[in-house]
Order: sequence, then C-alpha cells, then structure tokens
Amino acid sequence: MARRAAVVARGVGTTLPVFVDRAGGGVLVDVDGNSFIDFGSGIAVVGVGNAADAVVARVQEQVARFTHTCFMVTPYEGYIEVCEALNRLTPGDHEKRSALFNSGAEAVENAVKIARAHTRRQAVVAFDHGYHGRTNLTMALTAKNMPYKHSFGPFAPEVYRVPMSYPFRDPAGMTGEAAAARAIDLIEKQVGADEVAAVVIEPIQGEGGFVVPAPGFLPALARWCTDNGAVFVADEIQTGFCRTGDWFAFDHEGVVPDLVTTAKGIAGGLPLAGVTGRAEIMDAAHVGGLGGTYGGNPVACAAALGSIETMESMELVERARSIGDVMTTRLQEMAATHDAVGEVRGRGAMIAIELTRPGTTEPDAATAAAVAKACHADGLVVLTCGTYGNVLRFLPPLVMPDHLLDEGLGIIEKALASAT
Ligand code: PLZ
Repeated sequence: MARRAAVVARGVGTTLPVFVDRAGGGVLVDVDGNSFIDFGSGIAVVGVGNAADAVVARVQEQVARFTHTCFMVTPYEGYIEVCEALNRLTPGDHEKRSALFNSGAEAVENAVKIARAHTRRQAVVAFDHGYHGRTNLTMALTAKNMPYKHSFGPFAPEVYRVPMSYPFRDPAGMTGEAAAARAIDLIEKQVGADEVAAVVIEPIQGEGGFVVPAPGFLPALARWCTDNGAVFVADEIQTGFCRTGDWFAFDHEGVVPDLVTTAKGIAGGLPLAGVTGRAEIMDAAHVGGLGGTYGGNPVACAAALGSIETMESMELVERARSIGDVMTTRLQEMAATHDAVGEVRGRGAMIAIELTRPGTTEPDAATAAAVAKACHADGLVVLTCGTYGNVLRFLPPLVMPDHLLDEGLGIIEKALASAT
C-alpha cells in the first residue's frame, strides 16, 4: 500500500487494501495467504469465475497465435463470432448488427453516436440514480456528483435527466405506468418528443443502488420511444450475461430494446464491450465512423467466446436464479430481525439491501459502511452503492458453490448484528 500511494494517482480508489495473488471459484487469496469469499465479482465481471477453464484455454491459444492486428485494418474471425453470439443472445429476433469496444463507457458513448446518426436528433434522456461511465459524455449521463463528476465538468450538452421508478422511495402504490408517465411528461414538456435521439436506461440500476423499477415502467418507456421515433437503449453492462437469471435483464420484462450495450460479464475479466441492435439503426453510422485501435481485440474476443461457452455449458442462467433464491430468502430473514434493513431487492445473483434509520426511508450510509467494513474484516468482499451510499450489493460469481454462498451470508448476518 505504501508503494501504491507513492506511484498511483490518489483518484483511483481502493475498497479493500488486499493484494490478490490468485483467485477462482468465488475465492480471492491474497499475498499473505488470507482468503476472501467474493461477493463482488470485480463489480459484476467474473460471473464465470476468475480463470474459467474455457476462457484460459481460448486466451492461451489466441495469445500465442497473435495478440493484435486491429480489426479495422485486417479482420479476424473471433470478432465476427462474438458479434454472432451477441446478435443471437440479446433480446429480440429482428435482424441485428454489433460493434465491439474496450469498456462499458465506450459502448454507451457509441450507442449515443449511433442513435444520433440514425435519428438526426441530439437530445439524450437519462435517469435519476443512473450510472453509465466516467468519460465526458457518460459522466453527463451519470446522475451522482460525488465521486464521479465533482470538479470534472463541463459535461457534454444535450443530456436530460428524468425521474426513475424507485418503488422504495416513490409515493406508496405508484405503478410502473404512473412512474413512466411522470418521466414522459418531463421529456415532452422540457425536451420535446421530436428532439429525443435516445433514452438510455439500466433495466436494474447498478451503481445507483440496485434499483428495480416497478413492473410496467420499462415497457411504457419503450413504447413511448417507438411511438416517437427515439432509440431505446438498454444499458445491460452490469445486468447482462446471466447475472439477473436471464441472459439479459430486459428478457424478464418482455421488452425488446433497439440497442443494447454490454461489457463486464461478457469476457470473463478481459476488457471488451459491445453495442448490439437493430440493423437499420446500427448501420446508420457511416463507414469508418465507428471503431478504435483495440476495440474487439482478438484475445478479449477469445475470452468472450470461452465465457459464453461456459455460461451455456454450466447453465448459469439457472444458477443465477438459484443463487438469487438462496440470497433473497436469507436476507429477508435478516431484514425481519434487523430493522436497519429497509428493503431487500434485486433479481437473480444481483441482490442488495438498502439500509435506513429504523422505521423510516432515511438513508443510513454510516451503517452500510460499518457493515461492509465488518464483512471485509471477516473475509467477505462486499461492495456498497446507491445515490445515498446506503446500499450493500451482493454479486457473487455464478460459479460459486452453495457452501461458500452460505458462509458469505453468515458473515453478512454477523456483520449486521455487530454494526447495528
Ligand atoms: N454502465 C450500467 O455499471 C460500470 C463502475 C465502477 P466501464 N460500473 C462499474 C467505477 O466506479 O468506475 C458501468 C455500469 C453501467 C456503464 C458502466 C461503465 O463501464 O467498463 O467501467 O467503463
């Protein structure tokens, strides 16, 4: 840590001062030999594990053949295979195209470029509590000032924010349709229906606090986009690739987005991201308008193919559902005895607890931090999130065995008891 402080910019944070030596099967082992149960998956990345056999084998084979040519200069088959997989697995059976990039933020930026080229409009609508990245345009799309935006402006123009459906904090009984009408009214009055190029939304918000919108919210927004010629962009960067108990969270809603952004879980830990969507929208960008030196790097594509193969062969969609059942049951039991737990929510292996002052919805970030710290000290990696910093989120690798899941939940229970 002293060497880190001497050479790494302080803006790059650290959740745990633990240096990893090896990792796999839901366990991180540090350089001192301590082991940690991993309920973070490197922020929802290593669903298939930190070194899945098929990922390792394909990466080793590819890295020995060639590491790079630049797909825009001389293409290679792996990129095509990843696009075929994305077009097959993302929601909807319409004709699709994909393009590959390096990071989630870059995918979101490109989705906006494509939507603008297609619609010849400029305005982009994003949501309260939304998170889309740390580049200039995606900072503008991201809601939370600290730590993501503070002192980093000015931000990209033509970005408008409207209210999310947040059942725990919305007026009691507000339906998804009513929450959508609230957002749509603002869009129509303040932005103008025929100015909107894209509506960008996470189906379940990640950094914003694992906010699951009320049923009906996402379909109503998607319908509005269709009726008004706006591109409906699903940011599935945190929710995608089996995490929520479907290949993509939008599958659950029965909603087919126009464009889908993916990253994180796509490639078993290697940097890769994608934009996938309707052929006529994707192809609106002119030849040469999309790309980047490393986008769809061959080693990252090999990792993605190994990762997707693992998800299919190990049936990780089903596994995410059963992890979700186990976590939700145990956490609801804890909520019944610890009144600091205001809500247990999420879907599949993407579950969180929101901590509040007992009997209220007043956020309690201090207790969330204390519970997280107690978990860390006891050998469990957990992450906090949420606009108010009061949400503890649990994202175990989908390959984690039941006994470790159980042990991790036991650590949370103990930490809740000691911190409250
Ligand atoms: N969209 C929905 O969750 C990344 C951010 C971690 P990148 N979330 C983790 C941090 O503090 O930087 C994310 C996301 C959603 C976009 C992104 C951005 O993906 O690969 O981090 O650029």
